[in-house]
Amino acid sequence: MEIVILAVVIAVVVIGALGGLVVGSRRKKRQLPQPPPTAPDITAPPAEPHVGEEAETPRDEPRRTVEEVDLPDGGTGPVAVEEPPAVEELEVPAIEVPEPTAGRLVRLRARLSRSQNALGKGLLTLLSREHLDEDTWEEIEDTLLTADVGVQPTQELVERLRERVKVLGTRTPQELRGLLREELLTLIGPDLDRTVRTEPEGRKPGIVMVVGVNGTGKTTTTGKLARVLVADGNSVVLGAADTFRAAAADQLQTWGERVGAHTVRGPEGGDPASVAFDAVKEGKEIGADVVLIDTAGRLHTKTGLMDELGKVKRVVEKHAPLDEVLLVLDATTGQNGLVQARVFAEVVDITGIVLTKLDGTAKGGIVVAVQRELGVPVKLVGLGEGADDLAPFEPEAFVDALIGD
Ligand SMILES: Nc1nc2c(ncn2[C@@H]2O[C@H](COP(=O)(O)OP(=O)(O)O)[C@@H](O)[C@H]2O)c(=O)[nH]1
Ligand SMILES: [Mg+2]
Repeated sequence: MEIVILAVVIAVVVIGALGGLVVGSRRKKRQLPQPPPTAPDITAPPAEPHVGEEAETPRDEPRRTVEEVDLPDGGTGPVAVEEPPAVEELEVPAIEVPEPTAGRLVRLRARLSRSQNALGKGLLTLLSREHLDEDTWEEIEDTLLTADVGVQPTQELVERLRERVKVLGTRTPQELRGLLREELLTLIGPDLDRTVRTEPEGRKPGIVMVVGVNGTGKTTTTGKLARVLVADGNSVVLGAADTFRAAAADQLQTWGERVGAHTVRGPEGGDPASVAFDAVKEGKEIGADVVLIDTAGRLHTKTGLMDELGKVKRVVEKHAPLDEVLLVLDATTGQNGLVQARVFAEVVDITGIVLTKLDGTAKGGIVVAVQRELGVPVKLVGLGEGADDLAPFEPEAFVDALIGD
């Protein structure tokens, strides 16, 4: 009896040991070809961004796979020895490498699908009708107005289309598309200078101030713009001149840290102008290429706005003139956005418009309306909440996205 039990115990031990060996060798085989978990992960482009991202901890730590975490206990060979300690890996702040800016609008064109369906496809369908009677022209007009193109530009466009369709006689879909493309482009202004001016002649740094109503996307845009500039080889200093809430400065700083840009901030409730001043001062001292100043938009009265933004501007200009004042407008707010635009334009000299949230609206026509309203070009468009979802505005790519291929 005892012998039997002993035999069973021995058998169990032997089987267990064999099993361990098998697992062990399998593990080893799996681990050996692993590259050391260092640089490649850190420099890889950021994963596809997600909604609500900037409200959370930045995804700036390299992801550790199961295998990497496994290594120290399982590794017996040189691979395990070479691996840097996990602690060190966490302490080094991972700098992200933003995507190149060229062709971003083309990459993000699918995000314009709402505007495409409402505006581009709608217009093409209407123009393709066999009889272009008054009712149809009225529908075309309504389509444009609904997409926020604005009354005056809509009338101009319809007039041009009527003329050209008459001349055309028979219409192939291809001809119609070409015609619509040309006329929309004319409306948007293919020749306007849309460069964000960050390289003043004969001095450094370029100074950019970002203004707009709360919630339009100023801080997000400032952060995204820092990435664009870094991607293009610039060094950037951020100024958190929205001192109303500490969280606003934190939000900006988080964006900055992801690309290695320092954020100058002041005490909560402190003077926005002095933060802006200090940011430019630091930019000068360290020889930065660009200083981006994020401002507060919580001001509800025009006098309050004038006082605060006017002062920021004046104080910064003790260093040097502002090179660019970007007004951030939320494309989903439509006509309301135009009212805001008017107020800001009275307070500061807007030099460029950033239209955010074009991914969430069918009202892509606002591009036309807001340019008309301010006489200033749309320079950048926001097409999502992700870190690299800010694109230089290219009229041709935009129109192509609207009317499809
Ligand atoms: N869908 C979408 N959301 C955006 C875009 N730009 C900004 N947002 C979101 O708008 C919200 C307000 O942005 P924030 O930068 O804090 O606005 P601020 O108050 O003007 O500084 C945030 O949730 C952003 O993620 C965009 O282009 N598309
Ligand atoms: Mg903000």
